[in-house]
Amino acid sequence: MSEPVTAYLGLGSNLGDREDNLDRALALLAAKVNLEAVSSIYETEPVGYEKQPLFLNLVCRIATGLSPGHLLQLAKETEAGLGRAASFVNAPRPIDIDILVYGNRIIETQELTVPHPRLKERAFVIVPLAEIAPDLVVPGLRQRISCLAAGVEGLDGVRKYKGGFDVSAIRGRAL
Ligand code: PH2
Ligand code: MG
Ligand code: MG
Repeated sequence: MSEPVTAYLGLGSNLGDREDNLDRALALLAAKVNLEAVSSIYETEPVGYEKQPLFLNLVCRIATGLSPGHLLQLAKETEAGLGRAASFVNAPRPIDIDILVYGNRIIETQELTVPHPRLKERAFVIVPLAEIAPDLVVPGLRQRISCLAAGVEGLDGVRKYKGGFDVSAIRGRAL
């Protein structure tokens, strides 16, 4: 492990007990990385494949010495631990964990594209991200997140569902 890097993850759930899925995913992540901040939960309309249930989405900030590849592995393991099976693109899922940003790195490998390629147009990512990182300038994008948030206002039927998680409680449970 090397110097900790600040990264942002996007979590989404639209199957089963969505809130519990987010909560359990955060606890599993917090056992392996330093969970620093979690946005409110937003209820959002499905983007892409539309005939599926509404999502709950949130964004969190972590600090980790894990490489991007190992962080992706952790995300996949956590998804599998919550019962996500391989399916079609944009299919309903108990949990999806995407690496949105990894420090100032721009990564384009077969497995991983970071920053997330559709981050900018996705209100279900930008709105929660603006809550915990308004001043962040994502590598490759020129505007601050708060600015991008103004541009996606009203898209994806994003509405606040519930106030933020108690980060210290989640970390406590992860031990
Ligand atoms: N994730 C997708 C596709 N569409 N729509 C919403 N509202 N929230 C998501 O997390 C989401 C989506 C692919 O991962
Ligand atoms: Mg996704
Ligand atoms: Mg994903």
